[in-house]
Amino acid sequence: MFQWSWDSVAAECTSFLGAAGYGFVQVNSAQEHIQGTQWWTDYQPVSYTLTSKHGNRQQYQNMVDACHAVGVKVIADTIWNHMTGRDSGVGIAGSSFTHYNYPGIYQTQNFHHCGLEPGDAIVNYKSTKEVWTCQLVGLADLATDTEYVRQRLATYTNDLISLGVDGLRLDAAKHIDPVDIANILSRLKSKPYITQEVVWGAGQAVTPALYIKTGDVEEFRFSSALRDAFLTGGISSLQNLDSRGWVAGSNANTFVSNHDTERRVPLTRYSFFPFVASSHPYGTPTILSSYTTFYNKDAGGPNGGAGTCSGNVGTNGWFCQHRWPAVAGMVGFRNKVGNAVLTNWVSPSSQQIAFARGSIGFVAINNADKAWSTTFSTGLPAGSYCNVIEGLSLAGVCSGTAFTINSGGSLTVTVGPRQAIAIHTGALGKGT
Ligand code: LAG
Ligand code: CA
Repeated sequence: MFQWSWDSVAAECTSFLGAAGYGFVQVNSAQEHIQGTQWWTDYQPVSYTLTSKHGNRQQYQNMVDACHAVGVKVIADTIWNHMTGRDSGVGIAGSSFTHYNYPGIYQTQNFHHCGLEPGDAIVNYKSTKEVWTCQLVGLADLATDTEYVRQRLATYTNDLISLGVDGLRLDAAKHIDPVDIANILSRLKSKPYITQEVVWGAGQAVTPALYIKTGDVEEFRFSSALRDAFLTGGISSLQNLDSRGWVAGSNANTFVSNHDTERRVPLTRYSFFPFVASSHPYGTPTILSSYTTFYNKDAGGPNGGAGTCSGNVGTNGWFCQHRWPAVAGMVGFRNKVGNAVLTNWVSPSSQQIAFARGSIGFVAINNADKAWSTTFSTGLPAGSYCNVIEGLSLAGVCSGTAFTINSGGSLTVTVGPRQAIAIHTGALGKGT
């Protein structure tokens, strides 16, 4: 829920996320940051006071409690790698700072000073040491290999855990030695779900595989492969994703876009992509929910940061992708199919695929410009099923098309151009 205020996340947990079956809600970082309405001020910590442009400590606590009350866990974006950029000033909660001096927290000796000119900047991504100990876009790089910094970061994170946080997205994990990450994690009073931001780059020294021992890893190669498949190469290539040299699916956190890639390659409008991300067995998917002014690379959340949706769509400048039927309907699909194997794969052309998940769920995706009329062998029990990506109310009432599977498991259907269908045994059609 990128840039949603704590109050608005709390309300959305209550009114939608819980009933839709979402397991977690991921929110922005909670700590004090530099002033400014741009979204990226979040990524320049000034202190570990839990006051940010998204709300204060009490509001954060209320959000966690509201989400837990409806069975939704909370993932906190967590910044261990760095503090602010070059500027000095006063943070959003009133704390003064300069680049290497955060009074009462860190002084110059608590930072890496890698010694590379100009500005200690990371330049050579073939050097592990440089990626871990020089500065990412000028941000003061914490000496995460030292006792004091490890303990301070653990204290900050334990504070979040004391408020009930269940998971951490480790921002800029790629710029922290995994040995340091393991050490800090060992100091936490719980074992939160961990997803680590390790952007894969061809020929680089620091790879996602280095981080699988400390948690899941954001697998950027999944999102670029998906984009290439849908836009050019063909989706028939997406059958087996475990043999491509990426991290194993059990270690992968997958996504179509995140807040950074959305600003470089906007794909938000393609509802197909999250759909595939949640029907395919590879990885654990995250759905980005963002806002319409993303093309302005700096703009923070609209509507004063208060996220709002109405029905299936966003309002006041928000997209509310998490409510789009093709996204929300697939949450129930994913929860129902669990780890069931991918089976009954068919692909009569490069832009048409269909597959089942065990004998529980079935999807057909037609990314071609003409209709696909055929009889599928679904492996599902006979019955009437709801096309969940077309419409399934939170109360479980099917407003989408109902499809009939006969006693042999076959389904005769027309999937329109650039359309898809998804059915599973947890959502039956009208009249059953
Ligand atoms: C991340 N992952 O590793 C975040 O996903 C990404 O959004 C963060 O960058 C980055 N790491 C640091 O946490 C964002 C913006 C940057 C911004 C930075 C700090 O994408 O553009 O840098 O947050 O606010 C900004 C300016 C830079 C400047 C820097 C320091 O854009 O030009 O050098 O601040 O003053
Ligand atoms: Ca670092």
